[in-house]
Amino acid sequence: MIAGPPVALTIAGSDSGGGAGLQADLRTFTVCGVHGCVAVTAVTVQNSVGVAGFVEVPPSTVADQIRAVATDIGIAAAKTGMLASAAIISAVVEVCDDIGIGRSVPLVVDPVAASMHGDPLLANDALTALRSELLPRATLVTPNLDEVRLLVGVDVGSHAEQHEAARALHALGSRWVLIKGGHLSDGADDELCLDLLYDGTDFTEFTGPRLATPHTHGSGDSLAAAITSALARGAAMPEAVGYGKRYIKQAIAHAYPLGAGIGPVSPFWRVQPPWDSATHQGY
Ligand code: PXL
Repeated sequence: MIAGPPVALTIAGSDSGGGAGLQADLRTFTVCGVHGCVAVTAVTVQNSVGVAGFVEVPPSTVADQIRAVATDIGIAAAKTGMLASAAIISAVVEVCDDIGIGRSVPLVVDPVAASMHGDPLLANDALTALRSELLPRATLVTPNLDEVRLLVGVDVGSHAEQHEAARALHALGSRWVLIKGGHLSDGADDELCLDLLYDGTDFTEFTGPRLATPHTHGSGDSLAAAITSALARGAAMPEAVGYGKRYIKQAIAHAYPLGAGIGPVSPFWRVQPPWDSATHQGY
């Protein structure tokens, strides 16, 4: 019998457009060599131009999915994406404590609050639960600058403030924090994108060129999922983040248009490229 691949679990919402959410996570897990399991938290109704609405999965059903997977299949690493409500966060925290997610099993928390179009994906009163219940269990938290503002109230406008925000966020209890610089510009470094990893002692900077594409839907999810994949395969945190950064750089470089709005980042560069109808070849 062939030994199976490592297993990762995503606790996330469904994106009907297939660009972000659990669909992005599962695609990323697959091309990063990991079997993906899912606990669905919410079903969004969305396409490339925005989120029209969503329904939440009952918190007990979210917890039951996690327990079903953990007790039979076993999980080497887990990640959270859209969690929708305080009740879902509390249910996730309770079952994670029961089965060791966040202790023996690394837990990557992508603190998703809104879509790229600004549509809310997390209830306002759920921020407190995210901050006080989930972050103390996180192995890594991966906010963008908007999420940093929501979580610690720091409006990051410079690399010095990015360091300050990393310290404030680390104080909320996550073992590691990764502050994604995204659109941060700081004079001479304008063309560079700087993500800052901090473990309470050391800062590690991950820099890369800013890639010019409007199609970045699912980029945060895919980065966190690639990091989770590397952790599931046994990498230490700085190596896992380096792996994730290399993955997402290519995924953004190969992002494609879809619908009238924001297209998704692409996992295809790691596998068979899509069919090119102009040349009748894979490109
Ligand atoms: O990219 C964040 C995200 C996560 N999860 C779901 C989403 C989105 C963004 O739209 O729809 C379900």
